[in-house]
Amino acid sequence: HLAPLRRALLSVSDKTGLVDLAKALDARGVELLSTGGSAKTLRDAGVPVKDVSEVTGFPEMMDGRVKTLHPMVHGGLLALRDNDDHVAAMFEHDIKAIDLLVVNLYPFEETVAKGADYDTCIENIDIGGPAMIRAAAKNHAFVSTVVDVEDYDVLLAELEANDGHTTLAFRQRLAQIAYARTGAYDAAVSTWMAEAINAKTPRRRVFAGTLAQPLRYGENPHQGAAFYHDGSNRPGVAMAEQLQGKELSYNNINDTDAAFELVSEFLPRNGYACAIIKHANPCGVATGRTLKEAYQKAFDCDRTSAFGGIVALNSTLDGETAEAIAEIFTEVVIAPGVDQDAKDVFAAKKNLRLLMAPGLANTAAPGLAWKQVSGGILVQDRDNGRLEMNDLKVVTRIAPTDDQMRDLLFAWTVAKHVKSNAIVYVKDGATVGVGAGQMSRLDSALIAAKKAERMAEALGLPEPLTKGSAVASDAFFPFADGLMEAAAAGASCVIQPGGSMRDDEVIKAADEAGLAMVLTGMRHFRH
Ligand code: 93A
Repeated sequence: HLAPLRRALLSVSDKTGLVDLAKALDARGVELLSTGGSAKTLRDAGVPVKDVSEVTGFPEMMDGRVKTLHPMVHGGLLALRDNDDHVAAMFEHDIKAIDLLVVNLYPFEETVAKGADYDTCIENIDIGGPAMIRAAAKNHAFVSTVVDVEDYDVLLAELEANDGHTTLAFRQRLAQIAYARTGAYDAAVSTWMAEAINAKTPRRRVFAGTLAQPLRYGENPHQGAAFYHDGSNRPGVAMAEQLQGKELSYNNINDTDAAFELVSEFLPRNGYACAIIKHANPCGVATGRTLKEAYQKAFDCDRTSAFGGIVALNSTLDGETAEAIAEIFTEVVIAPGVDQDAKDVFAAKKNLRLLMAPGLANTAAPGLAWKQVSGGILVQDRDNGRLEMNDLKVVTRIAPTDDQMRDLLFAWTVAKHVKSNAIVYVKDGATVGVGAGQMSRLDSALIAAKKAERMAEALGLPEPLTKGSAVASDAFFPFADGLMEAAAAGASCVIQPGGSMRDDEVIKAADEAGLAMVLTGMRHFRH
């Protein structure tokens, strides 16, 4: 099962570590072949190398589109060394075996991420590289395939440990990684094309990610887990830089995503905003004249649940806000910026994970969301639905005031990020009661009101903040009872999609209770 290493082909776009690897291979007496740019890098560093064009007898041509696509290369990668016919063919055509392939591909994903134009992206689709990788990986019985710079040292350690050979188990592992790479690469090309040509759902779809971070465990300690990046480079938890704190867990990443997507709904030019998340649901969301005020108001919605929560902010985190956050145990804080004062405040909290995202998430951007079911994957457009004031239709005798309209829209935006059935009470730009994830809408309304009562007691308020609040329901009220519960909790205005068979009954009940109600015509289920 051991295979010797006599001849290697090195063809890499990212030249990092190339010279050191080549020198180490050369020192082991391995003959080196290489393509144009890679060969030049090696020659400049004084490493002996043979050009692939010398092997193929063809120059690299058509802007490099055709350089390694040749039987002298692919025969050398694919030939079974223990098959008489293959060996005879090699002898007849003077094809020499290639025992190691080191390739990293044209930087397609990076080119897309930089916002390059269509033709530049097309030119960065590597053809020869993946062809060689797939060939070498198929022939892992004899050939080692390295596609990541991180694996150069791993390869050298393997050679060191096995007297210049590689083991079959090692080559199999490399082959598995190689196919993951070519699979992810083509997935990135397809995903980019789908967006470039504005393909409609359902699209023929591929899924692939690149391992970003192995995780200690999944949702529970007995579940293995890892975090993969999808190559889209969207601002958010995947692209955020961790400035301090313990390693992120699976649940941290999930909750941080929920928090940041929610807070990103509120653009800084419209004011400061904060969202606090527990178990993927918001337990407080607020706007404020300062960031600290936004945090404080969000915290006051449900102080009990905020303990051990994830805090997301829509503006650069400052020192006074950091101090307020640091007063209780917080798992993760994420913001599009962190100033030095805030860094200093958190420096003492070694365990607190502080993340800086490269800007707010674009919640209006198109994209796909997927979800696993047994034996399949459900795909849908992500919920990027947004409403403006003039999308709302007043259906009651009383119309909401401008202030109420603002709170209604705020409640509606928060409800979009709450697991269904979602009922959200809002007052003065802050949630004051959130009912999430109940099987009945009535129960969500009750729970949210109950929480508001409990907070009023804790804060020593004369009455719950739901009195005079705006309430949002993520889907229509099938009956008037849920609406009546909201009215009983003190809501003065309502936002909901409408569209129930009993809309008339619900509108009549709203009128009788003296509520103002607007319909959105849009639903925000979230399961
Ligand atoms: O344009 S290609 O698809 N055609 C090829 O035949 C080919 N062979 C290797 N791109 C090809 N490559 C890629 O060139 C490799 O995957 C690698 O990314 C790059 C290395 O080129 P150079 O050594 O000239 O910098």
